[in-house]
Amino acid sequence: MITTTKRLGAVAVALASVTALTVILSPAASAAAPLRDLAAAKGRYFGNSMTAGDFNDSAYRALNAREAGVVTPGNEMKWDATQPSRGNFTFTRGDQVVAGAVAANQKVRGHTLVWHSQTPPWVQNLSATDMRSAMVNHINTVMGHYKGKVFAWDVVNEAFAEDGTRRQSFWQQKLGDGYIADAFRIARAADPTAKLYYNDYNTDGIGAKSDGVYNMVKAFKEQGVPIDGVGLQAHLIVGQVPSTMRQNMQRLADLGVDVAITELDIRMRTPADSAKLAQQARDYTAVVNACLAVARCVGITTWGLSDNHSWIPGVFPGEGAALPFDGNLQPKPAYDAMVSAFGNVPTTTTTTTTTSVPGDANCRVTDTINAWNTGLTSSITVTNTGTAPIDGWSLAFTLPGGQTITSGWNATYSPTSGQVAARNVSYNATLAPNASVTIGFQANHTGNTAAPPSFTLNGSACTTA
Ligand code: G2I
Repeated sequence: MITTTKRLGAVAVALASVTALTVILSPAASAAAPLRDLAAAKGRYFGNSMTAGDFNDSAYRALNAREAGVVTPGNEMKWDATQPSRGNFTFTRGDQVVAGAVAANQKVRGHTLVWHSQTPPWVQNLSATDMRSAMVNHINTVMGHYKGKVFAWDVVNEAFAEDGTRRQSFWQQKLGDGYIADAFRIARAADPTAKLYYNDYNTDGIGAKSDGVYNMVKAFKEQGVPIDGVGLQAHLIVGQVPSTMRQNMQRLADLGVDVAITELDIRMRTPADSAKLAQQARDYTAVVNACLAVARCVGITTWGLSDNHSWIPGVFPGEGAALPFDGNLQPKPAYDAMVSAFGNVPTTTTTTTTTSVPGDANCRVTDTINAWNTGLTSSITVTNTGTAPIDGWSLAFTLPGGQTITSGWNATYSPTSGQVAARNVSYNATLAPNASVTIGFQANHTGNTAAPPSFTLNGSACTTA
């Protein structure tokens, strides 16, 4: 873990060498490289689940943009959300998640097409023939809508019972054993470019249930049923990460499919204490290490990033604290453990710089730079210090040489180096007097991690006053 003392030391160095900057500590900033970059350096992705509502929480949205390279919609692509009544498809909320992901340069995992849960009663009450045609239509329409926007789908979710036999869901009871292979064949035809996954929980280590899944995937490969991957949800408990996780992923990979950890969280009895958090950090390390040890483990998604965005407390009373950030979006030992497991050498400085430009202005800018060896994030807060509302804005600044923007959030950035204009997006176009907007971007650098020397908003210089 990066200690406050170390951060202060680094800041002091920055202060001594760059006299024009006012430097304060930014408690939310972490000196580590984002997990999305660390995972990418290992040929993996790091992802997070986001609901449409999560994008309205700007601090959480920014955290998600910084850390995750892949987003899975928490609920918005499920059957009850996409086809609440027969033939009535609605993609508004799913599209919101896709738009939020695209704005942060993230890819989207689709979740989920055929499941016994969050599927409306009208489906469950159909006759066998009707149910099959509803399944065909649903897969075709939903995958058709998201073609080119979703790189992988959980085609079938949670179809096994704990003893490794098929779950006796309405799908199984009406359509029989063949419905899963059927769903995969329909899905392949609906979007041949998407990776097709079977996804389940309590299948993380070797056991009766994962044996059932393994045998199904083996049979599918022998029979030419189109399956590309297996998702292990990994809803785990502190101190109980299965010791056979790596082995289990490897045996699936050996069948010729990819493996992904799709919904990771590691819960504990609350309240958390330092011993539980330390154990949780070891548990997160074990999961990352298991994935890194299996060449076909393509990525890890956590089911939320922070403990206030988790399904656990609502479903397991008295349990929680399952995610890498706490309820104040501060990194927990589990976050630092993942950073280390993904191979980061935390070498960098975290500084908050406040740029001051003389002259009359109707704006104030605070720019927080968080840099590591080859990259940085910049979080910029712009305040309207004038008396009139600003409707539509463009924040102009010059990036120091060697810095190139690779992704951004809450604004569009163009071009990606040199003299950049950050323009509002639809939901933050208006800035009332005294109102602020926080935008941000991630950039590569070649050594110069300084903030832009000055900013103008719609052509007039901004100050810190
Ligand atoms: O249950 C945890 C996960 C297990 N694997 C499949 C995932 O799809 C599942 O996600 C959760 C969502 O995170 C929850 O947000 O699935 C739950 C339902 O099984 C979701 O909870 C539901 C609530 O139960 C409903 O009351 C609520 O209306 O979310 C709905 C939409 O907010």
